[in-house]
Amino acid sequence: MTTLGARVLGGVAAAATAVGVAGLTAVAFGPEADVRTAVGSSVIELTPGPVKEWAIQTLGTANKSVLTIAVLIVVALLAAVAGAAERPRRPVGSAMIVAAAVLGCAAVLSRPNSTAVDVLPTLIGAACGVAVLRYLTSPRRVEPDAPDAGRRASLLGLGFLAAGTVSGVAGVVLTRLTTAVTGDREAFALPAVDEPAAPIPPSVQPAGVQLPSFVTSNADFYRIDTALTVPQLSRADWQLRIHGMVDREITYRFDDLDEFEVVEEVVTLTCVSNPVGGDLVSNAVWTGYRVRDLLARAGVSEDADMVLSQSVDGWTAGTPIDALTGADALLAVGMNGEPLPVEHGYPARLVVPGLYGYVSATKWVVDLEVTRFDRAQAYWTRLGWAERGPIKTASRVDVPRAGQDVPVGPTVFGGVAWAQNRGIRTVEVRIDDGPWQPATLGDGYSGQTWRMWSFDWEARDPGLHTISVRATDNTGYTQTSERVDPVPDGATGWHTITFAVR
Ligand SMILES: Nc1nc2c(c(=O)[nH]1)N[C@H]1C(S)=C(S)[C@@H](COP(=O)(O)O)O[C@H]1N2
Ligand SMILES: [Mo]
Repeated sequence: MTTLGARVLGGVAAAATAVGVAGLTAVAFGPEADVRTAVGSSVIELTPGPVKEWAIQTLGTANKSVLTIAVLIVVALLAAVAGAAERPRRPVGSAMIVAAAVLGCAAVLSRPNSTAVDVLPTLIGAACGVAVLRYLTSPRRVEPDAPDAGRRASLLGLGFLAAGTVSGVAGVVLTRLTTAVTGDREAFALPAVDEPAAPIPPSVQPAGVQLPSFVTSNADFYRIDTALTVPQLSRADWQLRIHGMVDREITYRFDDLDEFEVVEEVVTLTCVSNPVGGDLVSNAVWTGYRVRDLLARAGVSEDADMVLSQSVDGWTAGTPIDALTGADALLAVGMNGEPLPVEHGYPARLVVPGLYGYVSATKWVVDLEVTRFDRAQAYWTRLGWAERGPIKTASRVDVPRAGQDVPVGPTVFGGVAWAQNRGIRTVEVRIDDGPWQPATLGDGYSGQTWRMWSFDWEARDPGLHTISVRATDNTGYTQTSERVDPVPDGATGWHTITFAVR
């Protein structure tokens, strides 16, 4: 009879071996065969919409690391239970590993580009896991009479645990090395721009206050997507298929794009999940091709009112066709003068001014299905988000930060406001319960971009104060005070910051 401690260690070591061997073997099969990614992605998919929403809002870009750690902890706990339950004649723990493997295979098979052979690494890993568990918990292993038997068993368990972990890490590293498109991206020279964006005057940026840069650097640009591992799609492997309600189906290869005019546009992207005052909004100079030109060759049916765009990893967005046949929707290949960063959609993504990302900004885009809103549903729409996602007029205070100390005397506050496609007309600021006062606007660049504002203020009364902001767009609409959550079509309400004068 083995001790409980030895069995628990055996369970965890067996799980590490199973996952490690599966991960390492998957390198030979390609990214679709990685059961870890498949399970993580399935967890993301099966997580109820409101929980996903909560994770995006509270954890932001860190939500995937948190998920990974959570999954690891759950697996370790289950493995401990499996080990504790394992008996030579009653292999409950082994059965748990087999059950986990079945779920893992199902997860692998549910991935968009997987095939039947992709379950092999999972099966091989599970077989190794069961073997290790049987071995470590067999009574012959631990002879209770031998004085150092317990110690030998623990060392053996720790050895398998370490070997499994090392294999797992090696699998991750090797997968990165063998699939990364970093080199492909570095070798890509952006096409020469036929229609450049108007120069951005320095006057877009208010003086005297530290605000976000009008153009967000690629490193600082917010990132939101459901991809647990960033899809690695080379230009050679990239294709864009246009089909559905079209006169003729077309598949473009990356080189085919050379036939189209290259345009540059400055567009502010915004996430529908952005809470009031949140930072899921960024602005970049995009280089690419007009979606309109790409669609024209296929000949779009008059009856179509939506394009369902799909990424290589199966995510979808439903965009009103009018937004894509307008002049400014882009198939972007460049971001701030560089190829798209891999996490922002390399080699090609959609950028559609005026619409939240979830209905328009498909990264790693490979498929455009011309269809109708009453025939097709996109990823987030299926989860209860609005079918249409025009960006709401919004504004944010960046200075002061919440809780910041403001010294008595003259000071400059500031922030940003956006109402893509309409443009910002005025921004007003209110201190405490005072009157709304106009802020000073940085120069407007275009309706598709955010606008910076600043506000000169004399700090006199020490103590706590608040600053609120509201914007009016060029249609004359002023932001409502009514606080609404991001679900289902974007947050509303004024952003208010509490600060202290000292
Ligand atoms: N393939 C793919 N594209 C996607 C998403 C996604 O989950 N998968 N998320 C969308 C959402 S919700 C937003 S807000 C934008 C964010 O783009 P960014 O990460 O480049 O800022 O990408 C969109 N494109
Ligand atoms: Mo989003």
